Amino acid sequence: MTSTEDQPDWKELDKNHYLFTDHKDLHTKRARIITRADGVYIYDDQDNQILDGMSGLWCVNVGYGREELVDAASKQMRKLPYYNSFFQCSHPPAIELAALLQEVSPPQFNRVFFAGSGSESNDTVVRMVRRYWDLRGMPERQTIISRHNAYHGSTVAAASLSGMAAAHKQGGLPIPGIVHVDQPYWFGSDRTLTPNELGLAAARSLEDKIKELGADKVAAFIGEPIQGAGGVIIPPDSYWPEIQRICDTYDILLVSDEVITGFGRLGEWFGAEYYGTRPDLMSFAKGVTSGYLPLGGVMVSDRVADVLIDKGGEFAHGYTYSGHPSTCAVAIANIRMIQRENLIPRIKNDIGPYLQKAFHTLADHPIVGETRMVGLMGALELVKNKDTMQRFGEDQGAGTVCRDILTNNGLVMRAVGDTMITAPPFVLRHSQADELVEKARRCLDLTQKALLPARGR
Ligand code: PXG
Repeated sequence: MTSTEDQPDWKELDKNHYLFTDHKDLHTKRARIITRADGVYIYDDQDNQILDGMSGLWCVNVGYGREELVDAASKQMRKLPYYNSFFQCSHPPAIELAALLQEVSPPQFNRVFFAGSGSESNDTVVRMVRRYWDLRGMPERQTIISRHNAYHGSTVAAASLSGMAAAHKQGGLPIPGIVHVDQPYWFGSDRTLTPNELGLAAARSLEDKIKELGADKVAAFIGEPIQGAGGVIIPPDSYWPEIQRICDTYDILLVSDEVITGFGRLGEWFGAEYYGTRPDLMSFAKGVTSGYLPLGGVMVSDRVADVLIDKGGEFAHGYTYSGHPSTCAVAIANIRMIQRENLIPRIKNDIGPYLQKAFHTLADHPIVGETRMVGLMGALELVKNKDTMQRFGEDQGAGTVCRDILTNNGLVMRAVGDTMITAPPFVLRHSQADELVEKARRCLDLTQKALLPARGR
């Protein structure tokens, strides 16, 4: 171990031992070491203060340093750190959280199945929808329809549900029985249709796929209310009502992946409520604990739960950490905090509109083609030519250039290709929203200078 007197050489140790995603690239450039955080700010090992415009990874919604969550975990850990939910056992934190989730969910949801992450939640979805149709005497209803460029996780089933081409190239994905249809990404289209026309066309690609496969072969459709990791793709208003109509018409289960949109990000408890859909299942993770401890799960509507329960028999599925007492205790404290501090109405009526207005002022920047935001979830599109909306060349890596400039100037935004995205903590103050937008503008100037040096401003 290489170290100075009081501090290990984190970058060297990281390079030698910590394997994650692009190991070679990450460790040639060397990782930025984040050592602490408070409120909406993170700090690196050089003590640089950085405004966290991504809430960690779409999850630290109540902000950092919330002692109440720490206390909830330590209290529970002292009392019963762990117990499982198998073999006719249960325990108060999981039961209390299940009841609380029922309280904050749309009325069709009275039951929850716990998992340890968003990926595990969506693996649960795959097994549960197939089990549901099996129990109803239609075992041939197996296929799950998802969307290109969706993100539903990294385990084998969840990565198959995801529509990420790069992931599918590795390891023979998707697994059988999972197919993909169009996403409602207007800016990414040729823009010959109006947004609402595009939304209808994307929704109808689901209908076409159902007809092609035969409705009697289709179990479910899964979608994120707003695609997150795919680039904050906000669907046109026409999209979700049409998806709902199609699921109703063909009796297809509708699954809303609420891993990012759940627990308030769009100014409603769940994204399905924002868009007025009536899902049969909702997967969740991230915001349920504000990321303080890992927890996921699936809200199960009465339609599905009644079949699973009434038809009986064992659903041969469950995790060691399903309903983990300590994480459940943190989730309870987190949800109570969101309620007590009125954080969701605040997104709808106060900080949401405030940040949106400020964020949209960036639309006049010479390298910005579009800004979009719902609740506290937004994106801007980098373009080389604002008049023609021509993109930067792929070899220019404009998004990564912009992201690095942003981080070096004290703001985290994420780059998805040349789409820059933000999802700040719910506790963001007005002055911090101003700071976010001011820093973003300054960094767009710097990005423009770096990528289009001849043109200047
Ligand atoms: N569904 C959605 C909608 C997600 O955003 C998952 C499922 C999987 O959750 P877990 O807890 O298994 O990671 C996610 C996760 C990114 C990024 O680059 C986003 C996620 C994960 C990793 C990277 O924006 N979202």
